[in-house]
Amino acid sequence: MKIKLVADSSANFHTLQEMEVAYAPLTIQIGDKEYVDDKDLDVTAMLSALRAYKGKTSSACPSVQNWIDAFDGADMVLGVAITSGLSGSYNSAYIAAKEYTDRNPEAKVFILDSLSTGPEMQLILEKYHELVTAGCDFETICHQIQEYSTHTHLLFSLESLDHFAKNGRVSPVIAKAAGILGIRITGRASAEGTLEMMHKCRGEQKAISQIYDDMIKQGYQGGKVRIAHSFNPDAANTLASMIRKTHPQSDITITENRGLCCYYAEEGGIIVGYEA
Ligand code: X90
Repeated sequence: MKIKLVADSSANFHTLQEMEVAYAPLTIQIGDKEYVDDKDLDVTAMLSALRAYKGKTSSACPSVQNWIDAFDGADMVLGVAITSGLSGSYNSAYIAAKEYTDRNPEAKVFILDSLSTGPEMQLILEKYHELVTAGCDFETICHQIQEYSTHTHLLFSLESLDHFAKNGRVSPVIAKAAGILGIRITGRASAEGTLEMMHKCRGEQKAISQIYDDMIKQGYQGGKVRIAHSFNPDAANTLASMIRKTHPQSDITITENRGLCCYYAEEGGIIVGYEA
């Protein structure tokens, strides 16, 4: 039986030993050029095009066909999508799952609405992998992954919410507060899977300490931490050291954001997924 892990590209492309992960790409539109958030995307080039372009830019979720292509050949699909609170990706995946199982009646497909994105989706993929490796059946995996996702959270620090505002995903009032030079916005993925602003911090150091404090407040006790940054490895490393000081045994990884997360988190942004 062929089992495939599937995610949309907001999960930032992770490979998991001995298991294939297939990705349905989101796209970013800058002027008349469309950037497909796949493994070949040159994120640096996309960001310089974004800086140079003064007109309207946007993102788009994967199509139903993109998801079906990602499912291709699998008898069991275990998937995760970016929050349905901000994107149509989960909806596309849901329709794709119906079409795929209509065509392949023996196949089983489960897609989790992450109510989150990036590194929290990475944690979900890792958990799927663990459950498959442990030999769990489809029903058990579906049940366990939903249970697991109630114990994972997402926090972020961003320098700007411009692209969120321009695409109608946060109110302009909130975005304006974020646009002040030297101010970092920290916040979290809300229970409904929307962006919830929590603090305005003066400077990066304060923002990182704030993330650490909020992790502890939300019940972090030394579980896994997945940090994804947009061209800001220093901030990611500072946070990792801070966590290791109080929780020396914790499993922390640092990765780079890919196209979709970089478009919204912009340069300097960091996103943190963790277990609590
Ligand atoms: O369908 C589409 O066009 C994609 C829309 C995606 C909008 C959200 C992207 C978030 C990227 C930024 C920091 C984390 C915010 C978490 C909120 C749940 C990452």
